[in-house]
Amino acid sequence: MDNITKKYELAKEIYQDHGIDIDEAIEKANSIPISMNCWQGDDVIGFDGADTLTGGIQTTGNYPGRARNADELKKDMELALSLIPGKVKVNLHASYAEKTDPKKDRDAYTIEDFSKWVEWANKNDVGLDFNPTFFSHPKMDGDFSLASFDEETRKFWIEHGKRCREIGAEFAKRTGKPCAINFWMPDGYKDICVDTLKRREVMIDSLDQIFSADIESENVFCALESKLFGLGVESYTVCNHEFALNYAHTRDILYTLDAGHFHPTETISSKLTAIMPFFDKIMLHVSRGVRWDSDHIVTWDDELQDIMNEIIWNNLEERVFIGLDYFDASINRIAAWVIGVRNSRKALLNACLTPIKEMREAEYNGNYGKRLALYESGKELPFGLVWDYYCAFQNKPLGSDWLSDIEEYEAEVLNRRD
Ligand code: RNT
Ligand code: ZN
Repeated sequence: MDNITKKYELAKEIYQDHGIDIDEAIEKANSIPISMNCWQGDDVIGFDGADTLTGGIQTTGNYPGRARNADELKKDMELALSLIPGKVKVNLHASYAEKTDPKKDRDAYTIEDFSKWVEWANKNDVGLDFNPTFFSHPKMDGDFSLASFDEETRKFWIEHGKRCREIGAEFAKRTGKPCAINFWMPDGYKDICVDTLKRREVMIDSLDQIFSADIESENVFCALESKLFGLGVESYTVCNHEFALNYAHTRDILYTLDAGHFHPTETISSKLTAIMPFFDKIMLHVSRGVRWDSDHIVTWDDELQDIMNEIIWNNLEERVFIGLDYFDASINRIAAWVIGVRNSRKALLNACLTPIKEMREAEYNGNYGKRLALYESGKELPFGLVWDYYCAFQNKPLGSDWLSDIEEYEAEVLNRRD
């Protein structure tokens, strides 16, 4: 601990010279919730009947230890949570229902099918976010759900959307924490198609039925996520960026920007403040696109840092729901969680430690050379010392010391799963 305190004192002095109070930065970065996606733990399959993932997304890899039921997933997440500093929420999908009646389908889920999740969340002091699951289900009409031309199918998915709003409202009530409900559906075509407008009109009608239903909504924030394309849905996506942004804006819901859902040279960090003036709140799916995949584990790369910089530098932390969205079955799944969430927290803390006052002053004075010089020299500041101190005082492992806990759990628990 002596060593840590020494590092802290040194860092405090260095940052102070740049007008940065590291205690304030730590407090701020520590209190911003990051929503950890439960679906990393079981390869997005869920526990309500599916045995494969379908609907435009795919998990690759077959590392041993996939959680096969809710109890295993909870245990795995508990270990991950014990290794991650800062305020964390857990993001659930409807497909993680612990059904009270095995015959119940997604159009009939109630809070009772999630009451054990709520209990677990409260025990672990985490808030819950939620997602309707419009994929991996026999009622999908190919890749279509809410934009299906089959009325019975469409009705099923509309009812599912409404049920999820009801469940999210109960999450908020029973955890006492806000619940963001993200709507993403894969609807689209693999190849050249004709009725592109009609599909969108149908989607609008479905979404309107879901969002206009009179459902308790205190502390609940519904969001619509856009996507450029999916696997097997390469040519046309009903709910693309322009569609989702306009829909969300005109219906007064939130818009979700996923970092992997745009053309490869587009970044969500550059879109954030173009959207914020028109929205009270927004949701992010922090992810990492790599070639065709939009869901690699979040690393501490330039885009992650830029996203967090945009949030912090523009004081948007109260208006942005930060959710993570990635899934990788090729490495230990708990390590995947810990790496992604710790990286996100790191980037948040680093954003809080930027000599932004000086940079802003240079910018206002038109001194862009100074602005760039400060930006670059800011990278030399001893961030690692502050991160170590923060982790130590949160009683969390430093560096990659958390790996040993995971290795032990892997040997004792994960390797015993089929
Ligand atoms: C898919 C979307 C969506 C899902 C999760 C599981 O491309 O990003 O958010 O990844 O809901
Ligand atoms: Zn997403």
